[in-house]
Amino acid sequence: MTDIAQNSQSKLEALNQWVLEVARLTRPDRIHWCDGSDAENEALIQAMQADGTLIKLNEDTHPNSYLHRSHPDDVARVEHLTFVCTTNRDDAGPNNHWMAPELARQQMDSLFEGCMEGRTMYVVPYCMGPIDSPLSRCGVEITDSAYVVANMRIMTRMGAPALARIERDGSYVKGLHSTGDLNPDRRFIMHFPEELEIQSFGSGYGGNALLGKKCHALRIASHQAQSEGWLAEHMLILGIENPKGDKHYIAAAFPSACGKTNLAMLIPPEGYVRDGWKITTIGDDICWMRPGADGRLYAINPEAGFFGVAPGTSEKSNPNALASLQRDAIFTNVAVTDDNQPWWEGLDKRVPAIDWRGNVYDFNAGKPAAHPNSRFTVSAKQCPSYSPMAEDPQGVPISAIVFGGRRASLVPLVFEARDWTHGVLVGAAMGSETTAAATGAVGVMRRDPMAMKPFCGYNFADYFAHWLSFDQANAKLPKVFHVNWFRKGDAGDFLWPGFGDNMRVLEWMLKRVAGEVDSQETPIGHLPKIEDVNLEGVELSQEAREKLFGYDREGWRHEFASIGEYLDEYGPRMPEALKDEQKATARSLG
Ligand code: OXD
Ligand code: MN
Repeated sequence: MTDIAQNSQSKLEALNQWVLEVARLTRPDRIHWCDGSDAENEALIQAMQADGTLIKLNEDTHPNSYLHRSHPDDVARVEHLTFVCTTNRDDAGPNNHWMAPELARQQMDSLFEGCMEGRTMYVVPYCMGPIDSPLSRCGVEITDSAYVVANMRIMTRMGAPALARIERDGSYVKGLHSTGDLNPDRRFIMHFPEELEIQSFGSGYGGNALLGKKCHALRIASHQAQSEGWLAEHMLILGIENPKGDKHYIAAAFPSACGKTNLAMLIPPEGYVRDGWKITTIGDDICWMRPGADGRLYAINPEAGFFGVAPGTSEKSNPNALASLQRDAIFTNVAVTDDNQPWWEGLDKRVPAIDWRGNVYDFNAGKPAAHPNSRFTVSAKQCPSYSPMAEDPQGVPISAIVFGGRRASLVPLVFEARDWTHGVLVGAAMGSETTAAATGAVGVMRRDPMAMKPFCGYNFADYFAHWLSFDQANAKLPKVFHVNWFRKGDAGDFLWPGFGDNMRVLEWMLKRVAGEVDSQETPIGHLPKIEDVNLEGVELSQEAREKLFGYDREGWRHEFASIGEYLDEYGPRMPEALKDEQKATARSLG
């Protein structure tokens, strides 16, 4: 405990006290304060190779890259075991599992008691966002997992600079994590937003264990943002530059594993590249936004890395991601080829040798070789499209906000909200089919407002009211759009090519932002006139044209009845303005 003594006289006294308290409860053999240095990382990687936590991948093809195989019962977020522990149950809302803070603390104390015996306790100071940004916020994660430390080092600004900022600010989110015995029956992810605290036990999986990510940057931050007048959102941020050199930034919310990473790193179709269009990446998962002095919303990506879904990532779907993964990456639960390269379904035609559990892969068994939620962790700076603006302390001004879900039927390719209130309704009404990013059934349609169902740290009714409150007299708010890349035809095939071709939809949005084209006005919003979307080189069947660019009044009538019922589930806290907007649309649908 000698390192602690060094800090004990400093302004970090309260932090030291908390670390000692946690050590008394969890009884680690050693305490290590992480400085984030290369030497520290190398030592951790070596130790993890020695104890089997990491397996070195092919050094020639993937230098300094490692594979981690998790416990097979610990492969995704656990929404049913994730709680928001506010004093009043209604503040957490029907969108969250709730537990009384005292009960939750008692329960967690008994799990944490002695859980680090024989282990090292790592103290990980981190900053979410550029170290010198007024929009950034810090945290300290205490963990007994070296894998978590190595991932936090990639995903956040971790170590000495973060500790220095904590010393300056004096405030930080306290996160306590232990993998425990990885028993799913002794697994809980608890949030105490009123005390800016997180406690996570029994899982080493990213979304449950890298506390800077979902727990801090979304659940705790959304709560904090509500009282401080900003927004913490499950959104990618991309930059788009047209041939004239005009730059715009777009923030887009999609549920987990619905293509945020692919869209954030999009490479435009050939014709666009030739004409001088360019996409740059600010972030692929989380966006913190606040109004600037000019009334526009300014956004930062609080993360420093990508924790992306591996399956489906290929030269076709996301060449920038593949280029990022050529070195210095951690892969979790992917398969490996016979020459020890990482492999996953959709990457290429090779047949892997070993599956994600470490067994010889049996092609004929018909099971995926990589886990469907297998992941890569890599520094954002390795991405060829990464924008230096991601490091700008002021953030980037947002011209358009995009909501989108995975909807096989009904929802057209793109439409624009009439105004901000309608845009909030469009976000609130979002639905999507569930994916492997969380445990539970896959492919079930559920409401996932603003893609925040698993991540909003307070009552959705209050969250929608908070969104509505940005519509001030001096505000210059972004336009709001909804997209659906996943519409299927009667034969069950996807109707839109997606990936790079999504550029065509982004271009239409920018034309709308610039007031260059008009639209078809419908009760659900403004749909593009098909001739205003550049479809050169895209072959669309008649069915695709009708379904992607048309709207089915009868189907939307049912949808709006269901949206009305959904809003009513929140009772009297649901803002009247949102209910009125829903009713007005329902009426105009007849
Ligand atoms: C993620 C998720 O890991 O949303 O980003 O599950
Ligand atoms: Mn996510």
